[in-house]
Amino acid sequence: MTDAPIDAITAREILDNRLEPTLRVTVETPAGTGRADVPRGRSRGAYEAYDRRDGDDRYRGLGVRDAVSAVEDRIAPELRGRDVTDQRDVDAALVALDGTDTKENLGGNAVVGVSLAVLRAGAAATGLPLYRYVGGADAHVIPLPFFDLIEGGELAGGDRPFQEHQVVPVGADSVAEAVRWTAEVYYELGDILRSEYGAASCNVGDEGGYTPLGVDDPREAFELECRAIEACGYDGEFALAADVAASHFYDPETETYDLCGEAMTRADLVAFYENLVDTYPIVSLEDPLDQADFAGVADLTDRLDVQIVGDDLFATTPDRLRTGIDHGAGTALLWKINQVGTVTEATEAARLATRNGYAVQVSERSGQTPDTWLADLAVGLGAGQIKTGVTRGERTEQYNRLLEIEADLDGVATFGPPGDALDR
Ligand code: 2PG
Ligand code: MG
Repeated sequence: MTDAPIDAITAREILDNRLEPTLRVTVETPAGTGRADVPRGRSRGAYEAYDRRDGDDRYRGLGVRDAVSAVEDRIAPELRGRDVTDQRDVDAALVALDGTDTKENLGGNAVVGVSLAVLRAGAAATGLPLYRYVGGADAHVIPLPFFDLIEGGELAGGDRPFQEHQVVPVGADSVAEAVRWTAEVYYELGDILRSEYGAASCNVGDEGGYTPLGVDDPREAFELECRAIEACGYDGEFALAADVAASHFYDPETETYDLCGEAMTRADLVAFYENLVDTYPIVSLEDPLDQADFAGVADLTDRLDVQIVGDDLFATTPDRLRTGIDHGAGTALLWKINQVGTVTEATEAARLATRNGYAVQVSERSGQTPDTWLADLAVGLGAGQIKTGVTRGERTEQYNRLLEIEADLDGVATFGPPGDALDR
């Protein structure tokens, strides 16, 4: 153990990639300081931790001054003196101080900022890089990235129902190779879009993927990605995947999904997926059905031989994941720490997933900053999969950090998910 008691915790309002306010939290100890920026989703699920916003005139209500006060006036006095290397103790104190399931009292954004800054301070106090502080001496798995080359849903303008049409460089041997191959495919796809759909189709969405005009059918988006992959000579080296984010085009009144102008029942949508995975080299589908539909996702998991990822479905919450496991719903957990609030709870969800044969995919939020704790945590957890968008500094910094870690682990790193997570 180190002797690194918390001296001070401060927070400030900063801006994320959307020019929207978020928190930057700093934790000081005599042995080292930790700082972390808080991410924020746009296509948020219904079961996520509460995102505390001021709701006044500033920034159209999005200010986080109340969350800053929660950190400085309520959390800091409670945590002062606790050792930053005792993450479980600190997080338990945060959970107890808040006292609600969804962090409604303090605000999930205040809580996650403190939890992450404490983790960073722990790494600083022990003199370890964050990925090694989290993963220990054995940390060596560099995650395979899922690149969101064509965006839709809540993260792009237009009528594309699927939120992310991803390419996955499954044939790459390292993140360096994965990033280079994907960059080449990205340039190629840009050329195709520019010449066939007009230059405006190369505008990017919140995660830096293209937002081509008039490409509303997911099959057309996958077709375009396949063409770019082939044109680069990478056939067979890439698979495809999607974050469908189906809750966002589901109407609970009529119990139908609005897909490409058609009101589809669950059975129609399942048939659509069966056809999709027969036609394209798809290895993974995230949130293919509504976030409350455990039975439907369980049925789909039986029918489709691809990874089924729960994002809004599980909300990185051990209880919801437990329900999913009991139903046999899904085969992978999307891991977003701010959905639940603390490092400890999120780690518990990851452990529960792994123990039950579920894969873990570490994930960005559509709102974030260039802070790279995400890349380090992906390696520290040994998750083997990450999604963190494509272009824009707050995404490319995650890749830059993974490249750096891979170079640090020269000779001992392994790349991608353990075993046959993507083959099932
Ligand atoms: C998702 C995410 C991140 P958001 O649905 O998986 O890609 O979007 O952060 O807006 O919830
Ligand atoms: Mg999602």
